[in-house]
Amino acid sequence: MAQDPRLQTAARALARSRRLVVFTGAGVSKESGIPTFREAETGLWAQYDPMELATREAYERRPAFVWSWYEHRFGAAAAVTPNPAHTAIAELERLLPQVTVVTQNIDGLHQRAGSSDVIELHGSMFRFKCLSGQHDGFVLADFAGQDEKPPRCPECGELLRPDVVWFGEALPGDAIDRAQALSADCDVMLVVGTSGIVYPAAGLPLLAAEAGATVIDVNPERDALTAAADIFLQGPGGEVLPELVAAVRQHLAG
Ligand code: BV8
Repeated sequence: MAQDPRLQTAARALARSRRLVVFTGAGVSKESGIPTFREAETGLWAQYDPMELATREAYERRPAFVWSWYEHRFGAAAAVTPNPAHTAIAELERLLPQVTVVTQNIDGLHQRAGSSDVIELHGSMFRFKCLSGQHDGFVLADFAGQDEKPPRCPECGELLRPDVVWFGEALPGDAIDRAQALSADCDVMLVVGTSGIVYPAAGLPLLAAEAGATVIDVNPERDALTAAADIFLQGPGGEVLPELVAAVRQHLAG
């Protein structure tokens, strides 16, 4: 891949970028050991479709069951570490004048890898809020003593829920507004590990392309955004991104 002319073209565009947005999906965490949304999970959860579980209706109907799905995912995310894809993305922040990560993921791995400007479009599995919507900002430690699952809001006794965006729910206004503004203004967008199916997030690379940005898509297989990209680098992020960042460093060194 390193000698691939497409990788060199992508590296040149990145080296010249003044306002870079890195847009990521579940695929960027795959090599950390977190299954993507589209892949069938293993074990107990293999029979369930995340689309069916990540909804308010599912939670209201079966709170303990959906809570245990999130507990399973918390455990998985807490047990893993950022992979070379996350690390390479964090490295870009040290090489280039302006880098913002816009992620669909809720696992916090970009921040753990060192990225300092991360927009979490779909929330975070490590933050909790009250099902009433009145109280938020809770963390797991706030209800460690509670045996009841799901735990209850310390403020009003209503069920707590993960502070994530479920299907059918609006994204946090400040997050999507800033992400859309940055996507319309960036000169390069690096897209990593997304099937490009979930909206409004998947509209961001289209916004960048329409605004004239160079869009680079990194994925082991073609995805719904590949056609809109200027450059498609086929391969896993954990392999492609370290090579891409090494080539960016070479271009910057002149
Ligand atoms: C909204 C948080 C409106 C939760 C997630 C009917 C009713 C309502 C809405 C809709 C509807 N029909 C359609 C919609 C819109 C809907 C939507 O887009 N649905 C899709 C399925 C068609 N969107 C919504 O509902 C959004 N809200 O529209 O609200 C509204 C407006 C105003 C007021 C009220 C309402 C909310 C969407 C957010 C849902 N929450 N996550 C949780 O995680 O538990 S989305 C979920 O999917 C994850 O965040 C995940 O990241 C995301 C997208 O998936 P990807 O990240 O792309 O992951 P995926 O598995 O799909 O793909 C992985 C890719 O990686 C693959 O391409 C693979 O090839 C690649 N890969 C594999 N290995 C690697 C790799 N890449 C690199 N390296 C590797 N090693």
